[in-house]
Amino acid sequence: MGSVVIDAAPQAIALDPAHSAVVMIDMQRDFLEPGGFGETLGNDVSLLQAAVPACKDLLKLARAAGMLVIHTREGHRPDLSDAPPAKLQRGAPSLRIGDRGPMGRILVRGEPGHDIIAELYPAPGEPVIDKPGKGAFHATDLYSILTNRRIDTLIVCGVTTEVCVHTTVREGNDRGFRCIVPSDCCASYFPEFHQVGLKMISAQGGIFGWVSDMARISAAFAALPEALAVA
Ligand code: C5J
Repeated sequence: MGSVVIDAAPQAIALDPAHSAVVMIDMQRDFLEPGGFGETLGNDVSLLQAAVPACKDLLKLARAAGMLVIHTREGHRPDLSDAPPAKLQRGAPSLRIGDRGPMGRILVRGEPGHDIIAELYPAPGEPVIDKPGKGAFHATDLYSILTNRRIDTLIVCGVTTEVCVHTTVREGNDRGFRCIVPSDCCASYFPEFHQVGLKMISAQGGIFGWVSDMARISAAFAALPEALAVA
């Protein structure tokens, strides 16, 4: 398809859709819906809904452009053998990881709460990475999947901005990927952390990556002859 030039901070970045991937982080019921992991930690989960419309647009654009789309889910084996005691025992949540809640066992693979929300459900064939940690590269085969496909640029989005999105961007950056974060495709339970998290990515000449938004990404793709404007 050729090069798409996306306006971003700290400067515009050109990507080739054939060598780029969308990495949609943890858009799971456990984080976005009442009764899941996010709410057990005392958060207002409705705040994360802010990212859903732009994520839908991004999925539509990426699929139309033939880009690789990867989804991640944070969660653990039913026997919790991959969950560090330091994570299981952390804080004073209303329910702990593995406890039974209204959407099944909290943050456990295969439970209803662990699944991706209906609006952003993976299309057939799109890889879904089950990760035990915050970063999508830790203890997963994400790096192999990306390098086998010769991917060099990631559009990283999802929730939450300063936790799993940030950790994944940092991991990806250290592994040599160019990471672009669309601001409106991410959200946090803490709006101020969202804002500062984005600034941290693009500061110092793009120390971790680039920050853009769906309007600018859509405009960049629409500028191509193959025009892929998001409706
Ligand atoms: C958190 C995540 N916040 N997906 N996970 O625990 O950001």
